[in-house]
Amino acid sequence: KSRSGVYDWNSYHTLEENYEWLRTLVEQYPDKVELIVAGSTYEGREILGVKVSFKPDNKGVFLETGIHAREWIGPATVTYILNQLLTSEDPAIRATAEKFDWYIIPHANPDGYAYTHTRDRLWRKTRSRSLFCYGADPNRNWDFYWNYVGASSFGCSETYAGSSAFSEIETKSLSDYIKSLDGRIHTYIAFHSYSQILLFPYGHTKDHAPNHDDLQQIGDAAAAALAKRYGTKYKVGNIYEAIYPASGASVDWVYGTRDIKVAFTYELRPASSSNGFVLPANQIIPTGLETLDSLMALLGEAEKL
Ligand code: ING
Ligand code: ZN
Repeated sequence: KSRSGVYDWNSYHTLEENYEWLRTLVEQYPDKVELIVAGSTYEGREILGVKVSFKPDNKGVFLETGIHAREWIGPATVTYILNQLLTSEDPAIRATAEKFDWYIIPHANPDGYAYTHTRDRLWRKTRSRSLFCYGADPNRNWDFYWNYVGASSFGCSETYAGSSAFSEIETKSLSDYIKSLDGRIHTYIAFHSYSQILLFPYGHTKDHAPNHDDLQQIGDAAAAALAKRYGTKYKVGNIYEAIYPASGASVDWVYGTRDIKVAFTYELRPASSSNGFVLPANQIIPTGLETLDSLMALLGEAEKL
């Protein structure tokens, strides 16, 4: 909340503030917004999200963020986009907003996010207990080439894959929720930071995914749309080659096991920095605007598939 007590995008918010805002949306738009509870966390918090739908039988778009606790620009950007889907008067945004069913999870790792507000701003993982340390990397814990590459078996590592695939209640319950939507999700997008890269499967191999060329073309269109507003430059490519080999991520699991053929991960601002996870709050709105531009272009291209 801002000093005037109204929810805004001029500062970063706590988990409670964001959850309270989601609940007010359901009250404000009862026929368009419903709450999603995609399970609960190790420490007993809810994984809360919303489904936004303007009419029945739309194709589904899934937006996931906050899986890494310290990447605060993710939840801020996705709540910004959610607000625009509901309130924008731009005809192009309105048309796209109303053409899809939106499944939005702003905090895939609520315990971690709460911990970054109270104890350690740079915490990445969940808060479950392993032998010597806390937390597994929830973006290495999904059951597709689990712990195969770019992940660690050491509980104290930042990329600890967990004791088994879906060992974390957060990824287990979110994946069960996604499974319950089988056949309804056309496009899945995860938001991380930072590096300004738009990534698509696979992360476990440099071999190209079946529709690699389509995904590259969609990604290029999305990056071009993003650059238009402020000149922000994104690189586009498959995870393995464009950032680093890494397996067990959510986007590879939805692509590899749920037959979702359009799956992307945004690595949001900044491009580089010594403290890139701590993006100044005055960049939330610019990041929201350019990312919304990009998402509109991405969906426009993905629809043609
Ligand atoms: N980057 C992502 C990570 O989980 C990534 C990169 C994206 C890997 C998609 C695999 C799949 O390491 C950050 N900053 O978290
Ligand atoms: Zn991340």
